Amino acid sequence: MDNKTIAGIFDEIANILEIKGENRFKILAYSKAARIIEELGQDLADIYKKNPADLEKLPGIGKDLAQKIAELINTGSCAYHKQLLKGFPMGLLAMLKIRTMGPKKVKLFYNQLGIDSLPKLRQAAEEGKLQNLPRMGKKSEEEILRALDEIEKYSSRMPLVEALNIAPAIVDYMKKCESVKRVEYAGSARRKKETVGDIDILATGSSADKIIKFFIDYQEVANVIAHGDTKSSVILNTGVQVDLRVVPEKSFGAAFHYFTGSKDHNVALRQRAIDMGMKVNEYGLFKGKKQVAGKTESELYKALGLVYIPPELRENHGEIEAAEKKQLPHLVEMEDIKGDLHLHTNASDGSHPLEKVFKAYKKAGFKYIAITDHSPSVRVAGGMDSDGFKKQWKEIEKHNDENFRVLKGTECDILADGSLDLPDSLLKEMDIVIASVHSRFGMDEKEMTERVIKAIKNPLVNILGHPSARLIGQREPIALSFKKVFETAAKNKVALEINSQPSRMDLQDIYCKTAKEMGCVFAINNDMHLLDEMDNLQLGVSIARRGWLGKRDIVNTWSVEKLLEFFA
Ligand code: DGT
Ligand code: CA
Ligand code: CA
Ligand code: ZN
Repeated sequence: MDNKTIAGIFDEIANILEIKGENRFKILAYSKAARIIEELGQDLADIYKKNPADLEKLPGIGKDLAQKIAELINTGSCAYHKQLLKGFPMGLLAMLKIRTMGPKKVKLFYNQLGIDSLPKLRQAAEEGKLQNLPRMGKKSEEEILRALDEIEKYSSRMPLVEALNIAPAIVDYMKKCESVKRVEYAGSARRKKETVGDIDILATGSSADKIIKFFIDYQEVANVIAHGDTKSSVILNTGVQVDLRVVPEKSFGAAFHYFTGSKDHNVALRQRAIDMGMKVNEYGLFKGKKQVAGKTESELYKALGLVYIPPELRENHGEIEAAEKKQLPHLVEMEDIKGDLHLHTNASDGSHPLEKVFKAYKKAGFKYIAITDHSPSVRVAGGMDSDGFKKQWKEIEKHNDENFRVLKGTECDILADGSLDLPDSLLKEMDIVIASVHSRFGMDEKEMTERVIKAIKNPLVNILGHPSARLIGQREPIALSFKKVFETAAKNKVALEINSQPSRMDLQDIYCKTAKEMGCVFAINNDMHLLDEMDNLQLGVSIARRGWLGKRDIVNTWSVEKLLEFFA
C-alpha cells in the first residue's frame, strides 16, 4: 500500500470522527499524520520493511498510528477504519468528496437539516436553505450547486479509458459465438470521445436470435433492459449500458457508419445524399429502391463523392468539406510515436526506479525517453532540488546509448509569478524542460494568462505541460486565454503537451485544431507514474487524432536529433 492511500484513509478517519463530534485532539492526530505521510519523501512500506520500530520515529506518528500503518501495509485495511465506516451514512462520504465542502459543512448540514445524500443536498441548495446557516452565504451555496453539476456531468458518462476496456472485451466475447460473422463496437467509443455515454455493439451473422441470446449471457451483465428481434440493451455490473444491434451483412457498412455517429455528422451526410438525389440510412445508400452502397463504410463514402473519414473526425467540424476536396489530414498513429517526453520515477512521485522505466520503454520499441521528475515546490509529489537532479543525471548518462536515448529533463513548476522553480543554470543543462502549473489554480484569466505566457517566453522552456491543469470530474480548467497562449507558444517554439493521463486528457481535443492552425506543435506524453499506465499513450493519440493532428505536428514522432535541434 502506498503513502497516498494510507494518507487518504487517515483523512477519512479524521473526517468521520469530526462529523461524529469526537475528541478534537484525536481528529487532529489523524489529519496531521495524513499531511505528514503525504509529504514524506520515503515510502512507509520501505521504512516498515527495514525496521518496523522506525515508523514511530516519524514526526506525528505515535505508537497507535504506527500500529495502524503496519496493519494497513500488512493486510490492506485497518479494523478501526472499517468499524467507523459500519453504519456511517454513505451519502455523507459522497458529500465529503465535493470540492468546497469539508467535514465541518457536512456535519452542519447533517445536524441542522438532516442532509445525508447528494440529492438532498441539491434540493436544499436549490431551495436556498443552505445560505442562512452559520458561515454560509449565497456564494458558497452557489459554489456547492456548481460542484454538484460537475459531479453529475461526469458520473453519468464514463471516461474514454473505461469504455476502451469494456468495448473490446465484449467484442472478443461475442466473437466466440458461432453464429457471429462480424462484430464491432461503434458509437462515441469508436470516435474516441473523451467521455462515453453508452457502448454500442454491432453484429452480423446467421441467426439474430442466437446472437442476442449469447449477448445477454455475458457474465458481466447485471440486467437486461430490452430484448427484441434484432436488438438488445443490457446494464453491466459496473452500471454501464450496452446496446447491441444485429444487422444484415449487406448493410453492415451503413449500420457501422450510422451507429458510429456522431449524430451531427450523420445528419450532414444525409443532407448530402439528398442533394445528390439519393437516400442514406442504417440499411444503406439508395437511389430509388436500389441499394448502391452499404456493405462497407469506404464504399458508402466513395459513392457520396468523399474519401474515407476516420471515426475520430466525424463530428461535423468541417470533415465532410475537407473529404470532398481530398484535404483531410493524414492523422497521427500510435506507431508513429518514437519517444515519450514526460515520465516520473521514484526520485519524485513515480513508483519505479529509472532503470525499470528505461528498460520497459526500450523493450516496447521506443527510441528515446525524457525523465522529467518534479521541481522542489511540488513538495507533495517529492519535488527535487538541483543536487537531486545532478545525481539523477549520472544515472541517466549510464543508460544512454546510440539506439536508445535517455534525455535529462524536469517537469518544472510554474510559480505564481510565472517564474520557474529551478535555477536557469540547472535548466540549461537539461535536454527537455516541461513547465506546468500545479498550484494557485484559482487565478483570474488575466493573471493566469500572464503567468503562463511568462513561462512560455522563457527560452529554457520546451513544453507547456497539461495546459489547462484540469482534473476530469475534480477540477475545472484554469482560466486561460488560449488564443494568447497558443500564439506565444508558436512564436517561442514551445510544444503544447497532450497529456495522456485518463484524468487529465489535456490539451483537450477541441483546442488542438485551432492551435495547429496558429502554428503550434505538440508533444503526446504519458506523464507516467506507474508502469501499468504505459498504454495510456493511446489516449493521447486519440486526442491528437480528434484534433486533426498529423505525424509532423507531433514532436515526439520526430527523430531525437530533429527534436533536440528544434528545441535548441
Ligand atoms: P454517447 O453514447 O452519448 O457517448 O454518444 P453516441 O454517439 O455513442 O450516441 P448514441 O449511443 O446515442 O448513438 C449511437 C450513434 O447512433 C450516434 O453516434 C449516431 C446514431 N444515432 C443515434 N440517434 C440518432 C438520430 O436520431 N439520428 C441520427 N442521424 N443518428 C443517430
Ligand atoms: Ca453510445
Ligand atoms: Ca447507444
Ligand atoms: Zn504535472
